[in-house]
Amino acid sequence: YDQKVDMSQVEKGKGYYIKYNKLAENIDIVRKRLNRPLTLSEKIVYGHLDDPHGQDINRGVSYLKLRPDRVACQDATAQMALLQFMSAGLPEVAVPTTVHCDHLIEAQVGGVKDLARAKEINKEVYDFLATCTAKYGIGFWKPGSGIIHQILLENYAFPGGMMIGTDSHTPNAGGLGMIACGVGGADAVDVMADIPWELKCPKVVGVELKGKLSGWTAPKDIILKVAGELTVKGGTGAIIEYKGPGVESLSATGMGTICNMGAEIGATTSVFPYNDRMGAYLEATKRGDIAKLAKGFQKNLLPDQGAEYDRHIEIDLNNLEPYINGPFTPDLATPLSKFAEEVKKNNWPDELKVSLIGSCTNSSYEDMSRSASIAEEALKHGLKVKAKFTITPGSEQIRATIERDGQMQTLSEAGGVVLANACGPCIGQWDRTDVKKGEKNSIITSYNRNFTGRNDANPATHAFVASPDLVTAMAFAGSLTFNPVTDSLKGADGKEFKFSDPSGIELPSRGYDPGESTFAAPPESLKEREDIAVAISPDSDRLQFLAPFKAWNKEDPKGCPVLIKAVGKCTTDHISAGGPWLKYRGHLQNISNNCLIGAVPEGGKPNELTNLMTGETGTVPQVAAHYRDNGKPWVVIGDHNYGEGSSREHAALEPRYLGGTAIITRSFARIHETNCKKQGLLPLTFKDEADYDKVKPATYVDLEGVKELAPGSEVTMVCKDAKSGEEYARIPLVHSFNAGQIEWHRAGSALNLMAAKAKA
Ligand code: MIC
Ligand code: SF4
Repeated sequence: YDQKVDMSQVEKGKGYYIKYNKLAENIDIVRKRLNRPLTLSEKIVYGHLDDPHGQDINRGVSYLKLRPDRVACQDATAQMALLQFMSAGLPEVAVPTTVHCDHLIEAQVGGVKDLARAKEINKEVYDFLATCTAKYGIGFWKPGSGIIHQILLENYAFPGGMMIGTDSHTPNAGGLGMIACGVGGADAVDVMADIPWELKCPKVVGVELKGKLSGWTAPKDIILKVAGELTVKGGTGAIIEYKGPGVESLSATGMGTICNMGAEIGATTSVFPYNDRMGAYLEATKRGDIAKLAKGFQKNLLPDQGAEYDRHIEIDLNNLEPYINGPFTPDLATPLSKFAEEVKKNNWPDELKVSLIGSCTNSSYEDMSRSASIAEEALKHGLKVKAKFTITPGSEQIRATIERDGQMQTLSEAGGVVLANACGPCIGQWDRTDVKKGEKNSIITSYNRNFTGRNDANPATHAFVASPDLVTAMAFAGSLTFNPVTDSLKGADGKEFKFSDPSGIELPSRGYDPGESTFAAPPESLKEREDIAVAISPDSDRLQFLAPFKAWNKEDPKGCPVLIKAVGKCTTDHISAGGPWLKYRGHLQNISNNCLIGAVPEGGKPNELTNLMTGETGTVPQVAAHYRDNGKPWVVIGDHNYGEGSSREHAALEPRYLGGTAIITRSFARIHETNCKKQGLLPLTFKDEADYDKVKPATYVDLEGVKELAPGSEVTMVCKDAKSGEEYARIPLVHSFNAGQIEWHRAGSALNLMAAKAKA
C-alpha cells in the first residue's frame, strides 16, 4: 500500500496521494502506547493525529489535534467560511478543498427551469464563490452539479481517509469507510490555514448488524431504527461504528445513507469497515486503483479483535421492519406495521399531499431503480401517483444515468416531477403552492430531517421520513395509512393488486454517465491566481466583508438581560432559519434579522419578546439589537441538545453580532457548541439540569468566574428579578473550554486569535 494513488480522479497529477503509510505508522505508535486493541474509527481518527507520540488520548475527555485529508463546503456555509478565510490573509488553502453549489436552488416547476432561475437570482453569490475559490486554489462545483455529499461520495471519499465539511451530513462519506465530520466554517478555516483540527476524543458506539436485508426493508430503516433507539442526542460525542455479518448485505451507497443520517442523532460521525461492496462502488466510479490499494490495507480498515465500545447495539436485519419517523423530529420511530394505528391515534392528517424522493440521503442509482420498480408496477395497473411526487437526483451523474437507463422516464410517466440536482425542498427551497400556510397536512420524504417548518415554512405540515421505497409506494395510495406490505390498491381495471417487493440495481451495468461537465478546477499557478479579484459590491444585500468582533473586556459580564428563555426543541433551524433566509448567508447584518425567531419563549409566542429595559414588545432581533446598542450584553437560556441539526455557524455568529455574551443550556449539540466558542460566545451548561426551571424569563444575570475561566472551572450565574432587582438564585454553571479555546474567548473570536498570530 505504499504506491502513489491519487486521493481523487478529479485532482490527478496534483500530488494529493493517499497516505496509508503514514496512517499505518500512526496506528502502530498509538496501539503500542495504549497497549490495547483499537476500534475501526479509533484507527482512522488516531491515524490522523498531528502528534501521535505526545497526544493525550482519552475517549470522551481529551481534545485531539487532527490533520484531515480534505475540506468540503457547500454554498450556504462556504460564503461565511471563505469570508473568514479571506480575513486570515493567506495566499491559498493548505489542504485540498472543494465548494459545492447546491443549497440555493429553489424548487418551483422542475429541474431545468429552476436551475436557470437560480443562476440568475444567485449570480452575485455564485460569482463570489467562483472567483474566491479560483483565487485560493479551491475546486468549484457549479450549480447543477449536485448535492455536496453525493459529489463527495462519487469523487473524493476514500476508505481510511479523514474529511471535514461545513455541513452536518458530511458523515455520508462513511459509506466508503471515511471518517467525515460536519463542522462550522471557522473549523474549516483552521484546516485550510494549516492549523490542526480540534475534536473532543470521540466515544465509540458499536452497532452489530446480523442477518440480511430483504423485502421492503432498506438501509434507511437501519438508521431510522437506530435514531428511535438513541434519540436525537444519543450519539453526541460518539462515532457510530457499524460491523457484523449484516454489513455484507448493504451497498456502499446504502451505507452512505445510514452514515448520513447519523447526524440526526448528534453523532460525531458514522463509519463502516472496508468491504467488497465499497470496492465495487469505487470501481464503478472509476477508482479501481483506490479499491485495490484499500484491499491491500484492509486489516487497518477493520476493528481489532476484542476492541472495546462505550455502548453496544445489535440489530437483526432478518427481523427489521421498515420504519417511518416523525412528525417534527427524526427520532420518533414507528414500525410500518404500527404506523396506520399511530396516524389515527395522533390525529395526523391521513391524506398524503406530497411524496418527495432523492436528496443527499437517498438518491443513489439503487434507490432510484428501486423506486422505479415500484412505479413500473403501478403503471402496469394503469395507476399514476395520487399525491404530488418529486424526484431530486443527488448529482448530475445520477440524473444523466437514470435518464439514459429509463428510470427517470418511468418515474415521470407515473406523474413524478424531476427537480434540480440540489437540496431544494429538503432545506425549504420549495415554492410550495398546494396548501396554504397554517393548513394542517402530511408529506413524506426520503430525506433526513423533518423539524417543524423545515421543508415549506408551514408549521402545520407534518413531515415524515422513510425509505424511498415507502415514499414512492405511498404516493400511489395518497394515504399515510397505506401499508404496501399488507394492503392492496385498486388498479385502473378495478382489480385489486398488491405491490411486489421492490427490486433495484446496485450499480449501472453500463457504467455511470457523467452528464454535463460542472466542475471548475482552480488555475494551476499561484501567479495566475494572485491576479484574480474577488468581487463584493459595497451595497450588496447578500455579501458583506466581516468586521472582527471586539476582544473580551476582561470583566465578568454583569446585569445581562435574559434575551429569551427558550423552551423545548431549539434546533439551528429555530436559531437561524433556512428557506428564504439562505439568501443572506454571506451577509451577517442581514441574516441576523432571523436570529432565534423560531425559538419558543417560556410563556410566550415565537419572535415576540418584552424588552426588559423599555417594557415594550419587539421581535427577538429587535430586542437583542436594542440591548447591544445600549451596552447590555445578553444571555440565552436553553433546554437540552440546544443547536441540534445543522452545522451553520450563523447560529453562533448572529447572537454574537447582536451582542450576546453567553448561551446557557441543559446541553449542547457538538457542532453548535464549538461554533459558539469559535465566535467568542460562552456556551455554558447547568451543573444541575434542574436549575433550568429556576430561571425566570424576566431576569438580569451576573456571570461570576469568567475572569478566572480555566479548564474544568465553574461559573456562577447570579439571577436578579428584572422588576425588583432582587437576587433570587445563584446557579452553578460548567463549561467544556480547554486552555486553547479560552484564548478564543479572550481574543473575541478564534479568527481574531489566528489573525493576531499571523501578524506576529
Ligand atoms: C441542513 O441539512 O440543515 C443543511 C442546510 O445542509 C445544513 C447546512 C446549512 O445550514 O447550511 C447542515 O446540515 O449542516
Ligand atoms: Fe442538502 Fe438536505 Fe442534504 Fe442538507 S440534508 S445537504 S439541505 S439535501
